Amino acid sequence: MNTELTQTQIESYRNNGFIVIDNFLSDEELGEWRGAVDQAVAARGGRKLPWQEEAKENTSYYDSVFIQRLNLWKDCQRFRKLMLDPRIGKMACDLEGIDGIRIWHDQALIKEPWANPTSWHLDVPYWSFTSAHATSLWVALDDATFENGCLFFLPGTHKKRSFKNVGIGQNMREIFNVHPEFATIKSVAAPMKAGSCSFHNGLTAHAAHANMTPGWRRAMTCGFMPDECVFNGTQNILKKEQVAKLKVGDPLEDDRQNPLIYHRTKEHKSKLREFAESSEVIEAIF
Ligand SMILES: O=C(O)CCC(=O)C(=O)O
Ligand SMILES: [Fe+2]
Repeated sequence: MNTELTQTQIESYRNNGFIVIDNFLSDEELGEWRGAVDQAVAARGGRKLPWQEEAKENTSYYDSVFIQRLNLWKDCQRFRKLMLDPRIGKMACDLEGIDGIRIWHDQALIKEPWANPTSWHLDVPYWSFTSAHATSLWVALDDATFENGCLFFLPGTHKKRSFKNVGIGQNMREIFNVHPEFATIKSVAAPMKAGSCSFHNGLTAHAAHANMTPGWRRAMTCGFMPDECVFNGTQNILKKEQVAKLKVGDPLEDDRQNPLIYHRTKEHKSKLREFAESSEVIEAIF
């Protein structure tokens, strides 16, 4: 795994709000990521989250944007070993200039043949904490091309530090109703070879093309939350019962929900080892 970042890459990320890293995974590692994600997604069936019921029908516009399966680290031990890798956490910390990082949620985002585009949006406004230093990893498991739905970014939009949720609706232009100042920014496409990856700041506007091919565009992604973030009142992927136990301002520090995968000073390896050895579904304590 190519986890070394140069100062130039870090500066580019901080300036633009995203960075593409070619050849992140070796061919062998890519094989393991593909195998683990395919296995985890197949085992999940129609459930988006480990604790959810099977979805009944897939007829909405959003269901045709991608197959979305979240928090595979919780119920697939094979995939957990890949996702809870401190080297990935260190990359996120180095890019954001922070001391520690937790998983908010991972998600497989699989554009099926002829899938709808992913409209422009920001990630953090969906999430249950508010931070300008969250970041998302996006690993291409297939070549991501203009034809099958590569990512696009609006460089510099993270500097606006907007926490308004524009959603992922059917209209590409929706974001510009909320942020008219983004509408004149030239977008940057991020086609990637399978095994390459990108990181984008959680407040960088991003989108993806439709899949105009009969093939699949598989991506494995993870949203990371800086350590020491607090609950902001948004449910997002939390269970109702979890939300009921939280007050706005409470720390989000339960490793069974948000594992600390890297910290410059805090001891964190014992928890990761405990999870790696367990073949159980990891359930939050709170
Ligand atoms: O893969 C896509 O189509 C969208 C990805 C995305 O929104 C994300 O990784 O935050
Ligand atoms: Fe996103």
